[in-house]
Amino acid sequence: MTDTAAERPLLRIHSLRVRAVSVPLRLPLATRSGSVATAPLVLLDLHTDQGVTGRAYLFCVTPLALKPMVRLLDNLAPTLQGQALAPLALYQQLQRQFRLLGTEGLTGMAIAAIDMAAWDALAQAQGLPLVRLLGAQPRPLPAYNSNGLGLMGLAALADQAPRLLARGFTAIKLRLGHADAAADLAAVHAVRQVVGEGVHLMTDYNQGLSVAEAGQRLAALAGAGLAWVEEPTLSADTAGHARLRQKATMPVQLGENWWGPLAMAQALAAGACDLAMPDVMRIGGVSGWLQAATLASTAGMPLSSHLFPEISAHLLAASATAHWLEYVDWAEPVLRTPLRIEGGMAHPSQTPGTGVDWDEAAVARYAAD
Ligand code: SMN
Ligand code: MG
Repeated sequence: MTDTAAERPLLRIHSLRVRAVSVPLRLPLATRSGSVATAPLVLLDLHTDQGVTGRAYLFCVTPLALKPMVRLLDNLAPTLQGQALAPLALYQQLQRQFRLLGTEGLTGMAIAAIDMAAWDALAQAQGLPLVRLLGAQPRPLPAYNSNGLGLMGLAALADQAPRLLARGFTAIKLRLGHADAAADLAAVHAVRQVVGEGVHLMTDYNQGLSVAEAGQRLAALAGAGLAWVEEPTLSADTAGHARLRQKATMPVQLGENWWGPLAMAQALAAGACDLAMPDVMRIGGVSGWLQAATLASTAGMPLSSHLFPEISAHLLAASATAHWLEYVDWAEPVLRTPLRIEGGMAHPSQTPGTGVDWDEAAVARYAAD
């Protein structure tokens, strides 16, 4: 049988199936800017007219956003029906479609969901894992265990930290922003004491400090051997971050709140950070990530991922300046196949697509409607 590109049918979008689930976190997480006890996820199935189904999930942060997110995607479906499965073209079309309203927040998340599911479907149709469709070679990525280590007491930190090193992890992330700098330093020491000097220790303020307060805290943390300090102040305050970075003795990490590649370009132009960690959902799905990876590459900036470890493994493997993959297990209870972690490394799935597929019994169990 011949199989030329001309004879292969063009896939078209047939319909969307959108569902909400609320998945309890195995290790609930308190941050300086709010707590997460359950993962409110929207699951998208993008059905094509050829039987291939692309899948993606969104992390809505708060359950309050679940129903509006489902509704927005459902409302979009009629405008997508019959469209060619061409992810970059779809991405551009959706950007135009929402120009008057804007593409941050729920609209940006909707675009990213469709984009990720469309790339998944295209990779499946080509019989390739996403990393290969992108022209890259599958490879293991250094991963840090970002589960747990929220704002909590010293005894709880000392108890949790060593358990996060199972499966060969050599890197973990501690959330900071306790009552004062001394309490932050005590948390760092409590973790360091139980994990040893050899473990990479990332830290995260979740945008919770003023620039002045952040300046003092970062000074107090000098010499603590931190791998990075994340979002010490408001992510959008690129000038503030640039000032902090000039005095900081550890790398400043930013990116999870960049809504689209332009926000990243502006942060880089302002000299706001040493390291970049876009979130595949907020940066614009796979299509947005590819632009972000180019920005990082031209700036020579190490690029890490934020949440969404399953698809991010494919994307980091295709990124020239790949640094750390953020591993969280938050979506795992509803996934058929968890991301493979071995020796502290994340392994991109080897089946066609992104490897994201639902455990339907679990989806029914955690349904949130
Ligand atoms: C984080 C992300 C999402 C929810 C809570 C905390 C954190 C991280 O900023 O980078 O993992
Ligand atoms: Mg963070």
